Amino acid sequence: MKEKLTKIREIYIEEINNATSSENLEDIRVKVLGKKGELTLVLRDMGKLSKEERPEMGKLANEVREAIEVSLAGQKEKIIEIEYEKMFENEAIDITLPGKKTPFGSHHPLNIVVERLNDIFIGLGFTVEEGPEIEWAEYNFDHLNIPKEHTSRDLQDTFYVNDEMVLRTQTSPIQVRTMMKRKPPIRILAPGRVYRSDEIDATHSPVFHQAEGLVVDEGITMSDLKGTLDLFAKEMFGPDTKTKFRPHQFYFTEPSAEMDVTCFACNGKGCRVCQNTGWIEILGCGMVHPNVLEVCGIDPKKYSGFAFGMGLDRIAMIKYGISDLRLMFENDIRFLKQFK
Ligand code: 2NM
Repeated sequence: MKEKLTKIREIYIEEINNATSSENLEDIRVKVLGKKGELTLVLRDMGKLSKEERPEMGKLANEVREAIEVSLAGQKEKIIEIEYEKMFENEAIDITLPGKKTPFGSHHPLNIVVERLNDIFIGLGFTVEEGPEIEWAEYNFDHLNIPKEHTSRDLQDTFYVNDEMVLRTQTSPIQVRTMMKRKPPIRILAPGRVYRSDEIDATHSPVFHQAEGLVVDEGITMSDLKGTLDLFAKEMFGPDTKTKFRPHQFYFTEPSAEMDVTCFACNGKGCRVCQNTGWIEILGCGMVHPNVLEVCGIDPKKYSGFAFGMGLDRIAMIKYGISDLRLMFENDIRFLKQFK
């Protein structure tokens, strides 16, 4: 039995020292110390020994078990270290590699124009107002002093939702709503999407964008209108921009005018952008008609106001040299990427 025990010690310690993985080591442990392990079986036979032999063999058996347990623990530590190293090697990340770039989007030219416009008028003390795109025909036409028989009300020009409601053809109903619920002083800008039953071509679309402005207070005159819009033009198109007002006709304003600005591309000398006139038509404007003030609950004897409206798609096209309106709605990434 003595030889058997020393043999077990010799063989297993060597085997343990050669083990290279945790599984390998566990297999060896089971083989020697497990329920049916070689050492366990020898210990089980101790009962068969004589009383004299038993203490000596018992001592030796304990020594062998201890020696095997110590080498198992020692080898286990070594293996863990080796396995960690292998894992670190396999999972190593090269932090010097260049990262994956996220492509940035860009702003739609129309939104650039709206943002700029909002900034300019907020700077002048205006607030930016919104309203529904499906609107009462009454607010879209009647309250704006547009005659009952006017052609703009025709089914051919306006999208009717039913007898009483339309897709708004301008953002002025926002101004009507504001005047009806608020007392002067009023200073608002109303940008938004509007609808007219137009055929699509390079300069027309049934969906387009407008911004209208409105100022109502005591003592507002045409010079307030001209001063405000001249300042707006210089902010929007550059400090050297000059403005010119030509008489015009709108139902909701009297007197009415259209404003031209000197061409920002040629400074008024004449070029392709301004079709050699030196001027670019930008907006319509005028003093709010007393009928409009009255129907919106504002006393025209006490208050006066000016209003203006402009097409934002057209301004974006002029500003960025876009030749076809359809490009604005097609969402072609190659087109959109150009506007940073
Ligand atoms: C324009 C031109 C001139 C306008 C008038 C009003 C309101 F509601 F106050 F009467 N809002 N917007 C107006 C005036 C709009 O667009 C070319």
